[in-house]
Amino acid sequence: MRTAFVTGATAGIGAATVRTLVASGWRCVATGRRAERLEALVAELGADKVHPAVFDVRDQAAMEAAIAGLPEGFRDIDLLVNNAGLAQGLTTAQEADLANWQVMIDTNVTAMVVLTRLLLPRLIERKGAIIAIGSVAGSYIYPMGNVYAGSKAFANHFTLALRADLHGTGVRVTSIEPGMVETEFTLVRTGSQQASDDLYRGVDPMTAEDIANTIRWIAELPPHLNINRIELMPVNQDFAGFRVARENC
Ligand code: NDP
Ligand code: 8X3
Repeated sequence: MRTAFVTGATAGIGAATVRTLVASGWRCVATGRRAERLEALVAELGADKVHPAVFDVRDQAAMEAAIAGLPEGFRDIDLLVNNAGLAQGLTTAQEADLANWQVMIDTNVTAMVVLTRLLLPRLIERKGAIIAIGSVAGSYIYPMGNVYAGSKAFANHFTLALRADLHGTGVRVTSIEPGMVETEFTLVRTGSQQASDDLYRGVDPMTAEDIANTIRWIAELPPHLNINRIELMPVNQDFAGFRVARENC
């Protein structure tokens, strides 16, 4: 039985990924800060299938302790899903709160880098795989994306850079870059249920299960096959974005 280490498993894409992988025969280390949600996953899927690891990804010591404390059966990591992340504050750069920017950099950039480095020896030993959830925001610029977009450009590129460094190790590396997925992401980003509902209204956005199924498909491909990057959007979203500002008219 293969083992996955899934960050951000208390909600959205991460929770759906744990459910999907377990249904396909995997064990999962499920991580996040909200312990009660991880316990609910364990109750739903079984303690032999899910190990809850409660920590803040911005706390390196807590991350190291969680890895050191993995029980028998969950230590041999075959797949790292770098998923935990967020956008906090939907404002222009000139109005942004620096504290929100720091949270996004610490969570989307620093934590991903640290966790990846800590798990790389195990992943190399197992000829495992790394799948990171970047974003279309890392490739296409939109207003008020600012630091979130920058952090996801980093995520997209760091993941591709890992692929280059891991050349010859047998470790597979994939950057998944989604557009709009209906999760708690937009609630966190806007701070308002109404604003979140407004963003999704009429779009028919992707679901967390759409992304989880993509992760499972990639993870279960034959070992000689690497998907480098994959970009997904709902049909009703596209990447047209050029604007001009006109003076005196
Ligand atoms: P959710 O808000 O539903 O889930 C985010 C997850 O990240 C939660 O499990 C949360 O756990 C975890 N997380 C956030 N901060 C921390 C932290 N400091 N320590 C530990 N865990 C943390 O959002 P999504 O499922 O949509 O987002 C998952 C990933 O997908 C993110 O990286 C996001 O950028 C990316 N993405 C999302 C898109 C979308 O439209 N939804 C589109 C493209 C990419 P907890 O709060 O319990 O700690
Ligand atoms: C967020 C992607 O398209 O919802 O990562 O802004 S989008």
